[in-house]
Formats: sequence, C-alpha cells, structure tokens
Amino acid sequence: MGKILVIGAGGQLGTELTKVLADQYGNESVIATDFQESAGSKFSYCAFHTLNVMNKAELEIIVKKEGVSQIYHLAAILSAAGEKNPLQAWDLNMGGLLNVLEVARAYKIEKVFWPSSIAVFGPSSEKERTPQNAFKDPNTIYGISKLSGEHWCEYYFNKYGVDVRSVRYPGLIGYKSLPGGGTTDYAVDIYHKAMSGEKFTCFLNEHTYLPMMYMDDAINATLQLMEVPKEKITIKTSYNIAGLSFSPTEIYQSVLKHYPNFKMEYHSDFRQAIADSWPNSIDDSVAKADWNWKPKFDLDTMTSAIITNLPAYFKFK
Ligand code: AKB
Repeated sequence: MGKILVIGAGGQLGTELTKVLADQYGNESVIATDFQESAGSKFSYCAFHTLNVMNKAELEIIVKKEGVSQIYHLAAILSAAGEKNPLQAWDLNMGGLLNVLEVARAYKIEKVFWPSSIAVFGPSSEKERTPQNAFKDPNTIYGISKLSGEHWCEYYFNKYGVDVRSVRYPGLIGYKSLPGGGTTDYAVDIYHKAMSGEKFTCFLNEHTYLPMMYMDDAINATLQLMEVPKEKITIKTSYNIAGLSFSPTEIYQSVLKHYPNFKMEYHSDFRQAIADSWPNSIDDSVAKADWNWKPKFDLDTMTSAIITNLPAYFKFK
C-alpha cells in the first residue's frame, strides 16, 4: 500500500482521524495536510505539508512525490459559515472535491474518502428516521454542495472506476479540537462551558432534535467503510449513518448529571432555520446491511467520555 494523504487534517474530524490512521497503518504511511501552516503543530508524529486543495498542481506534486494510494479529503466550509459566504463555500466545497477526484482518476488512487452530511436533506425530506433515498431539497449552500458532491462521486465511480466512499455524517462531537462553522457545534461548546463554570447560551431552541454522533463512532464508521470489499458497496453517493438523536434540553440534562449547578439558556439565531430544515433522526439500515455498521455510544456514555478526557486537551479554571 502507498501513503495515505489527509486533506484538511487540522479540522475537527481530521485531527482525530489522522492520528487513528497513523496508529493503524504506521506514522510513516500518513501525510497530513492543511491550508493553515499552524495546523502542522498537531502532527509531530507524521509528515505534514501545507496544502490548499484548490491548488491542483500542488496536490499532484504531493501525490506523485509521496506515492499516495489513498486520499481522505476532509476540507470543507460547514453549514453556518457557508451561509455567510455562499460563493466561497461553493468554490471550496465543489472545486476542492473536483480537484481530488481528477487527481484520483489521473494517478489511479486506490481509494478516496469524502464526507457528506445530513445537510443533503431539506425541509421536504422525511423528518423522522430519514431514509437513505429520501427526497432531498437542501436549502443551505453547504447542503447543496454536499448533494452535488455525492453525485460527482457516483459519476467518477461509474464512469472512471474511481473507488470513492462516503458517509453522511451527523453533527460530530469530540473533545480533541473545536469544530468551526457548523449548526451542530453547540453540542461541543456546551461541554467547554460546563467545565469552565460558565453559563451557556444555546443558539438553537430547546426542543430542536438533530442527528449527532460521538467522534469515536464516526471514526469507526469511516475506517470500517474504507475496509469493506468494493463489491459490498451498494451506495456510490453516500451512506446514511446514525448514532444519536437529541435536543439541547436532553444534552443539558446529561451534562447536569456531572455539573448540577450548570446553567443554560436559549437564544436562537439564523442557525435555527438550518436545524429546522434537517432531519430529527436518520435511518441507517442500508449501512447496517452492507457493512455491519453499528454505533457504540449513547448520550450519557458520550458525556462521561468527553468530561473525562476534555481537560487533557483544554485548560479550565
Ligand atoms: C454542520 O453543522 O454544518 C456539520 C454537519 C451536520 O455536517 N456539523
């Protein structure tokens, strides 16, 4: 096997996934890249290059020089940030993916991983246990770019045989780094506020249910999908995967079990409309049937794991 290239490694998912890939395949087999040079400080254990995925020539140089055989392309502008600058979000989310697909085709990359999102669903999609093939009318530029990206992946798979694999991540919750620009980010911030003894103002209403997932489950799903024999993959766009589904009130109750004096109030902003357009919960029966996907964490086990581990990564008073 050649080397594994992670694009956007400095982000919330990349920070954790890159380490797990290095532990699994060896530090010398993984190359972390990010457009920010400062992200390099996270990757003392493996090679790091500054890379803007919009620069296809630079991407090609790394792929050729390093003998890359797998690419995890994680760089994207998320839902809430995308609404502030839709054209920039479209350029990066689509342009970056097309550069990766083209390079994968030209250099015969063995496997590509590209994350999609529950943001591909929209106001007219079924809300509860949203099926794999539900009607999709995304109304954020992030969701539109993810839905278009899914079809580009399927197109490259069918037309050029590029083995692209993808899951529709729900909101991801981890403790090793902060997320940026997502609608589900409140469910990460809440732990930081509780542990620093501050009051938390939630930007969504108390009863807004959203699909979420603990980072360990998300990483397991990703690695599991990448290991499955190609012939078992029946979905060439992107697989629904489900972990948790909870509202701000429910995560607050879970945190209160550890921090009984913690206070939370609600003050919804533009992200409420985004959350309202997304599913409450996801049906992942196709992923279960095709590659035995099964999450391990529920809300309380996730809360305990985060509260135990967060202080090693962030300082609290
Ligand atoms: C976001 O909130 O934009 C992301 C996502 C659900 O893809 N976390």
